[in-house]
Amino acid sequence: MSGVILSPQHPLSAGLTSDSRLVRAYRGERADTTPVWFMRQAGRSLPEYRDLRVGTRMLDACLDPAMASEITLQPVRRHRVDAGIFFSDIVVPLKLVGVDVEIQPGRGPVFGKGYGDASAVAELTAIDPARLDEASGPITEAVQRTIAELNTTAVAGSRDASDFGGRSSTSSGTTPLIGFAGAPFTLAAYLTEGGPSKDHLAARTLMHADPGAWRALMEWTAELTGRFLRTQVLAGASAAQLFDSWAGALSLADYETHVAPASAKALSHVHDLEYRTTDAAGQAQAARPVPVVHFGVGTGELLGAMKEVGVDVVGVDYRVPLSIAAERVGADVPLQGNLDPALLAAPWPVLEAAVREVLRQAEAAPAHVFNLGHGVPPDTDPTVLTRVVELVHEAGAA
Ligand code: 1CP
Repeated sequence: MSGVILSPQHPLSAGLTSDSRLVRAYRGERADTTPVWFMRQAGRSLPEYRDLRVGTRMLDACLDPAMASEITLQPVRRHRVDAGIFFSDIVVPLKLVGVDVEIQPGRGPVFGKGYGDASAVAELTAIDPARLDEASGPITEAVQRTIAELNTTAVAGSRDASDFGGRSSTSSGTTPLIGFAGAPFTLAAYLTEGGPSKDHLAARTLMHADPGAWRALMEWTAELTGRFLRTQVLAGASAAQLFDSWAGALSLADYETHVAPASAKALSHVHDLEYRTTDAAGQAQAARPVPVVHFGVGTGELLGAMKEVGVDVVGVDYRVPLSIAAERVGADVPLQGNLDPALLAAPWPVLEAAVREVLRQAEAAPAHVFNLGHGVPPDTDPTVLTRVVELVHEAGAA
């Protein structure tokens, strides 16, 4: 596929993030130390987040560029993580094209109705996914504001040689922003049910009861969520993560037949995006693809297939040790993960040993980005997260 080269101002093209720890690890290179970020690092574990969110509903916060940007930056400032993850939600593109959805506190996304049969799917898919491109102004603006902050001294400039026990981190570059989207299956798990569910039964039924309606739902969702991801990368995100959080509910056969093609289709919206840096002499370097990560929960049996949909990096949940994951996805694939979030509430010596064990298991992969096996629990003590970042940077140093 002939690529679309990102603008020279994009943080990857401008050389600001192309040699950051995160982007290097996603390319399969080991940098001065192991990069670290946490899924759900923005959010309720941070008092500054809770303060800012008072009186604002979740989706309104996501669509307020100043607020979304500030919330994205909070954990970067506080924890000195190696990436920001854009503060948004997987249902934001649905909201932007006019689907009746809200996020209920303590529950998650809830729809005005369930889209679990052919007529409801037909109603939904009558919306043109291309409408997202006209409606995504708040997303583009929030990403642009965020990277403008990350590129200036406020965050990136604080990373001087006194960080990380005096080890120079000047090679780590500017902190990159990760864009994300929900994979078609995980979005369909909410859409078919009309809200959160435990076993995602409505989605698993529809794919077999009415494969035509299922395919229509998945193809529509792929178009929409793929555009959401592309918007974030074009606006300045340096990597993209596809969350198929609930794919672990599927057998391998169902995943490969009824889900993987739609995930590949969603990712086709970012696969053509490439960046080109220039060397000191001003010579343009070879074009490189924007790195793409794929993550799901309970997906141990699917890891190989999740790699196969066409991604650079596989995110692993806490159930499968990274050394086993490396065997399943191939020895040349960088891995991200996978500390059990439950350990964040354990006594420090227990947590420290678990962090070191994750780093040890990750030696089986060409490169590693430290993360949790799923999101930060809301009642986590944020000072523990900061301490984990320091430990990873110190213990992961070459
Ligand atoms: O009131 C609040 O604070 C709402 C809680 C909350 C937050 C902070 C929700 C509702 N979404 C978010 C932000 C969010 N959602 C991010 C932000 C960036 C970060 O990680 O710091 C991201 C990446 C997501 C993505 C998301 N939303 C996923 C995939 C990741 C995952 O955790 O598996 C999923 C499944 C959702 C749906 C969703 N949104 C919110 C909740 C509570 C849920 C899960 C509900 C359920 O269990 O089904």
